[in-house]
Amino acid sequence: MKLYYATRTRATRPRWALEELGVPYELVRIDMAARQHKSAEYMAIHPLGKLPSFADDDGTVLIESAAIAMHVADRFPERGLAPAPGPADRGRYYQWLAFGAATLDPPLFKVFYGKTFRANDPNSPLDIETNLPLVNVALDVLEGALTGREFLVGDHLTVADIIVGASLVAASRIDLLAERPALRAYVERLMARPAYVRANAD
Ligand SMILES: N[C@@H](CCC(=O)N[C@@H](CS)C(=O)NCC(=O)O)C(=O)O
Repeated sequence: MKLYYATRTRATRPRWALEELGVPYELVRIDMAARQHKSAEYMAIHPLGKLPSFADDDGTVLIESAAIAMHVADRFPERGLAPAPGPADRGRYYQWLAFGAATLDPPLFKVFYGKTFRANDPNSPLDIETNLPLVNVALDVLEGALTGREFLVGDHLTVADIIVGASLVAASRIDLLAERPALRAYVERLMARPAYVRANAD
């Protein structure tokens, strides 16, 4: 399995899943500073020229960090990173994955970029005023869901925690968790996991 990767991007999400699974994989490092992600060679793999992308042993190519993480979890079902299809937990797993990718991430990353490295870029107006209320509503839903719970689904970590958790790490970096103690504790627990630390190493 090959993961096309650059540090401090969403490629750390499927890398985290692979590290939790403890299976062998190859990191193919893409130099974003050199615009390698926009090369014709890389865009033949990822048509949007983004990271991550993934090539499985059988040649299957995938894009989208959440899809790659879900796919590798399903390849090794005995490791328990995805609930078995059918019972309610699988439905809740889909729910939080969709919530992370569709409800939380789009407004969160507009706010994140607006407050961080694109803060002073006049060519990149990122509407914090419109997006922040959407982020706050999504964070309140998650604060409720994680109050009194260690993980989003069941009693151990799943890919839902990886996808939602990675976004919450970004939210914590722009100080959006100050008034949300359950989310702060959840992020601290996730960041202390050895697989998270390995996935976020350079
Ligand atoms: N929804 C996609 C987002 C991919 C994405 O936007 N990746 C960023 C890095 S975190 C990227 O490659 N940006 C470079 C660009 O858009 O040119 C995913 O989760 O994989």
